[in-house]
Amino acid sequence: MELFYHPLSRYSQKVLIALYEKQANFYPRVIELSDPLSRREFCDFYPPGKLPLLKSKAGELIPESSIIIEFIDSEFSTGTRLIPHDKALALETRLQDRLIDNDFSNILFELEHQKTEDGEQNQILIRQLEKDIGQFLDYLDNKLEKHHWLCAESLTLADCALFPCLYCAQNYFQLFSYDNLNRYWHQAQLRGSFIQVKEEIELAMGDVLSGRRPIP
Ligand SMILES: N[C@@H](CCC(=O)N[C@@H](CS)C(=O)NCC(=O)O)C(=O)O
Repeated sequence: MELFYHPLSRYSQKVLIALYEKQANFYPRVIELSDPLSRREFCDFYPPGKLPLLKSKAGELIPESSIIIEFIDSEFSTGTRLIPHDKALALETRLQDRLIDNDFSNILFELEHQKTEDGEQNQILIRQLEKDIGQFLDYLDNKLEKHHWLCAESLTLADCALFPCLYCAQNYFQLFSYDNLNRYWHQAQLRGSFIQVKEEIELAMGDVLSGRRPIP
């Protein structure tokens, strides 16, 4: 199996956490989308040019972080079960995963984009995005009162989606002011799979800051 990804891409981080949870072996293929040559090569191979992308042992190309995780969870019986066996719990896990991608991760992208915009920032839009994310953080805090992890007592696909978002959100929001979310975030940072991903992020960030790697 080969994973085409970038350590600073949030959807790639989501898949990396899942692969480490499953203890699945894979060849890492880091793609620098901000480097025109590397982007062109990757787009020749996979025209949509989106990361992450998994190439299975059989040679199938599997895009979309949630679908990649569904695939590896069914392919590997090792490690953590990421989509629970219980039907109702599996549905709840998939729902939370969708909500995190659509109502948290994608809004965060927009906020990061606005905050790093050169010239005049759109303050009204920034306030609106902060309000939307604030509401989602309240929702998560409420939900985390019930379980150890987001959907259950063991880690699922939804947690793989959530950790990278919280890693980014901590730069803009006071996560420690939410009781349950704060407990969860501490717990996440002690999880081996996430420690590994964080190391990769910090190494890549160091390369960006020192100019050894282009800004993604
Ligand atoms: N829904 C997709 C989102 C993938 C995505 O947007 N990836 C970004 C990086 S985080 C990307 O490849 N962007 C490159 C581009 O759009 O040119 C998933 O879950 O994998």
